[in-house]
Amino acid sequence: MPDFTPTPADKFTFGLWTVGNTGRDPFGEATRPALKAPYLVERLAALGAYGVNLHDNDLVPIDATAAQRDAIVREFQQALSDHGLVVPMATTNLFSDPAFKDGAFTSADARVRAYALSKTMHAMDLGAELGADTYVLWGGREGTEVDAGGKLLDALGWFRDSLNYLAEYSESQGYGYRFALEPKPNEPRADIFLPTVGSALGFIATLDRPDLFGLNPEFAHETMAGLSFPHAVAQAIDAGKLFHIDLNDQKMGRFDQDLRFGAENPKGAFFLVKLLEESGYAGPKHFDAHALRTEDEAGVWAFARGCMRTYLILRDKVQRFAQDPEIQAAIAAYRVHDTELEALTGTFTPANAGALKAHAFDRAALGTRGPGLEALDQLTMELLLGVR
Ligand code: XLS
Ligand code: MG
Ligand code: MG
Repeated sequence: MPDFTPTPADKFTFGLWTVGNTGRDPFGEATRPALKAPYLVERLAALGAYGVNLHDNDLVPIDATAAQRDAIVREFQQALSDHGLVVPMATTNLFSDPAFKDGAFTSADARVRAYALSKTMHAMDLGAELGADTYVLWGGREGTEVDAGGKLLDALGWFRDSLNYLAEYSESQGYGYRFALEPKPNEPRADIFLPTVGSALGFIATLDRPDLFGLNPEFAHETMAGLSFPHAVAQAIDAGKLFHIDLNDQKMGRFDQDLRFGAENPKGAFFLVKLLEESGYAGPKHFDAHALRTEDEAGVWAFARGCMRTYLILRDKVQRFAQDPEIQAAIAAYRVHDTELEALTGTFTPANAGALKAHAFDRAALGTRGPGLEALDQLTMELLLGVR
């Protein structure tokens, strides 16, 4: 029995804001004290994590002087090197400050849009200084409650201009960032622009440098939209755009919960892990979640350990699934091959199309075949429940 203890080779990362979450919510104050970044680094390293990610203001307060910033960054870098953690991803807080209450890159106020660009360039400098190569853009306030301002098309244009600008900045500085857009349907805005993975993929195609932009999909966000996370991630992988990933869990149709990975939908988590492992995704597995508000600090570390442990348990289940003869036989029976027809459908030629149109199909037989999915799904459940 493997012991499911993570090591840095597993590439698990946490945000400073995740294990640093104090339990504050819209209805209640913090339930646990704030923990300092160097301490979070030390504890994450002890648990076997690979890295830590941050928004600019998770580390450096928004009103810090240049000298204070440098001192904080030095202390943080020392902790990283003492404990062997890296910072693979950085991002900007464009949602907490009241300046961004009606959007950052999509604000109707040109001064706010300019401030958002400036703040992001400073945050990109910070990320580059810490060694990050992925830059996440989650547009938390990029949206509306009221559409009477008439900015829907303008907002998309302003968003596009900002992303093009930031890509040029990254290249001009030699940072070499890969930008990862993080879609979310709502919360904190009623409607957030680019609400789903599909929307973001469509938008990337309109940018000046689409090669520099990909996705940072999040389990909870697609679930809030009522969508399947494995399906969304598959589409990102298929487009060559899975640049990063935010793992957590979420009850469908609820407020943004950021639950421990696998806590709510272990079957969805299993198919997600299967997709990541079998598609060869090599990036960090980032847990963007936090301990329940009920918890003290011990609960925070139980949460962090639980996220990684569940991933490793599911990874083991993925291997068992691939090696289970009954499951593999059911899958083989599900996927019907037909050499003659596959030759005709593989490539369009006038001759293939003519032969296909002339082919006599046994429609009734096609409709009556049982694909065996009930049995296959039950085998999967039994594997997940630990009885096979
Ligand atoms: C909020 C988002 C946020 C991003 C980073 O729901 O998940 O945490 O991942 O800004
Ligand atoms: Mg989220
Ligand atoms: Mg996220």
